Amino acid sequence: MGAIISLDSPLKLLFVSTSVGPLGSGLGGGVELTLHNIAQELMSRGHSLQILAPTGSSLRTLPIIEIAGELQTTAQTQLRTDPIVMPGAAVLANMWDYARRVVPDYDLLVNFAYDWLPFYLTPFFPRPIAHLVSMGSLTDAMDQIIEQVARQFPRTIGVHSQAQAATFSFASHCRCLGNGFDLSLYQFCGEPQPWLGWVGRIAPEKGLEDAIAAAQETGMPLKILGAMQDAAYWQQLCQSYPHAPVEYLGFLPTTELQQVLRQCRALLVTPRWVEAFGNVAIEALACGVPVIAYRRGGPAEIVKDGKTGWLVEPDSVPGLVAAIAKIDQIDRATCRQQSEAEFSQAAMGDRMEEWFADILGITLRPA
Ligand code: HBI
Repeated sequence: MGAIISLDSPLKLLFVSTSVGPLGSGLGGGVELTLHNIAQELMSRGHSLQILAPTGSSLRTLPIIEIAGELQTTAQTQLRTDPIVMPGAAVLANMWDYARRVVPDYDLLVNFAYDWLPFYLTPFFPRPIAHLVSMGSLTDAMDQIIEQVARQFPRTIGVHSQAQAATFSFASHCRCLGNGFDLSLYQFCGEPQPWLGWVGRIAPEKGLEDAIAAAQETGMPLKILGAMQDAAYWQQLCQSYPHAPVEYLGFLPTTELQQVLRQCRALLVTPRWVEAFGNVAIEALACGVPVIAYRRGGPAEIVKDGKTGWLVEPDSVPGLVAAIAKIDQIDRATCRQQSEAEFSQAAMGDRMEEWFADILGITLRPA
């Protein structure tokens, strides 16, 4: 292991971003907010940090080095047995070639991409790479390469929830990090409007059709927010539910998003897949908005059933409707309190520093 250095001396960190869209576009899904919050918190603690990300990326004042190239195909659209796909002039390859050239200037790299290449390259790099895996098991090729790194470089695989880890055969080698949010950006709302919210990439794995069906059944309007990832899927929903009381408000940055989200009676979280975490559930709780979620994946570890929302049998629209009918039983202040207790940016910053110290074999700053 490297020299023993105390965490008193700030770390020099290189973040390598997701490869499916520029940071700030929403196409990177939860990873964009995760990367931003971790970067902001670690910089506030004195660590120095650079971020490699696709051209067109911008995230407030964060130090981004934009790298050109073709975006990667999103992993969740692939079949389990699909081979690894690398477009020509891939931004992923260009980001990691840049990383190779500058790596001597850094103590640690952090990979945010759910892609084969960074895992394959790990043994070739002269510095440790912490991999923050942002989704559950999707393809055999990714499972194999992540497992290979998990075994060869123990403690370097980070995940967001136990449910996400459990989708991998190497769950015991995964470090559960949860997530963290700048809660000062989310304003508590005690007097909601009579409408429901749904937030996420507009894509089949998010199960938006169930939220629309529940809105139609209850007659309660549904505000839909998120990046339009799959327009054909959205068109299909509009044709299937022509009279549902829904409104699509597009992808809004955090401060605008929470302006809408905070007024909702409840957020509906309807994942078809094992959602790794469920950032949007925390964002809702931070505004005092109860969460009605399928008992599946990360959100099921976040919502305290009957306290900060309701957990519903997966894929059950009647279950959503029944939960909506009893949403007034949830105290909105309790929702905000849970976000502060478990999901603050500072708590996540502690978990990230502990993770890095573990990988680097260094001592944590004295308590
Ligand atoms: N697909 N190939 C690939 N690479 C990623 O980094 C990636 C992805 N799909 C979705 C995604 N990242 C993020 O939206 C989620 O991890 C949150």
